[in-house]
Parts: sequence; C-alpha cells; structure tokens
Amino acid sequence: MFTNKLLTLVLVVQPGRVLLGMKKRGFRAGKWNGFGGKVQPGETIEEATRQELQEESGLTVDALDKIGNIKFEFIRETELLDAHVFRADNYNGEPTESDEMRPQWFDSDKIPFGQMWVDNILWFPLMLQKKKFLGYFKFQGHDLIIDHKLEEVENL
Ligand code: 6OG
Repeated sequence: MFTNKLLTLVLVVQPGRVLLGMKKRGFRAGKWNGFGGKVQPGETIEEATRQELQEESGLTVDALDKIGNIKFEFIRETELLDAHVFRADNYNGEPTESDEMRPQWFDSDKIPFGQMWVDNILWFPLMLQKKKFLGYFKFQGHDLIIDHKLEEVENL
C-alpha cells in the first residue's frame, strides 16, 4: 500500500535572486531548499505554505503563485511525496534565522545546486521563468534519480 504525504515548497524570488534556507536539523539537514513542510490536517495547502514560510524564514507574503506539482517516489519506500510548489515575488518582513532554517539570498545564476536535492537543477530554470510544471522523480537513496518526468503545463 502506498501512502501520500502532502508537502509544500515555496520560493521567494526577487529580480536576480532567490531566497533559500539551509535546513539545520532533521534528516534533511545540510541542504539548501525553498521553505515548506507537511500539510497538517484541517489546513489548506496554501495556509500550510504561508505557515511554514513564516516559521522557517520569518517572512509573510501577499500573492502566492502556484507553479508546480512534483511527486517524489523513493525506491523500496511506500510513502509518496506530493509537493505543491509556489513562487512568491513579493514579501513582507526580513529573512530571519529560525531553529530549523538559516535563510540566505542567492543570485539566480549562482544557485547552490551541489548542496540541494538533485531534482532542483532540472525544474529551477522553469520556476525562474515563471513556467508551470508537473514533475515526477524516482529516487534511489537521497542522491540519485533513477527515473523522472518533467513537463511544462499551462495550468495546474
Ligand atoms: P520536512 O518538513 O518533511 O520538509 N522536499 C524536497 N524538495 C525537493 N526539491 N526535492 C526533494 O526530493 C524533496 N523532499 C522534500 C518539501 C519537507 C520539505 O522539503 C521539501 C518540503 O518543503 C526528494 O522535513
């Protein structure tokens, strides 16, 4: 039996730069990523996205654009991750380090892909161009993609 885990991921983008967070603890520690996490029961996906962004970066945002949906499967694991990806082009507040995350701006042409989940390098270019996409990535362990699909779509 496969179970589905709903996740959110949000990228805060400014002209020429993107805000990423270094995860400080948990089994995903040591990687730069957008902000996000699990959708809790009773929460909408957008509420969860705003909540995680606020907790992890200190920022609030007005408009959130839905830009992608990515399904992650891990070989020999039964939990599928269903990540809803958003982009925010405006924000309020100042990026603030939390117990969980250390936020930092990166120039759009200097994204630290070597220290990110390996799927990011494939879909970041679409995200930066405001193109919407659907993705599927099958991982062996945490560092190897053994199968994937990525397509640009008009609507999500
Ligand atoms: P937790 O709260 O569950 O954080 N996430 C991934 N992001 C990318 N780009 N690739 C992956 O490859 C990922 N797996 C998880 C989604 C979940 C956060 O991490 C992201 C959520 O924002 C497998 O520790």
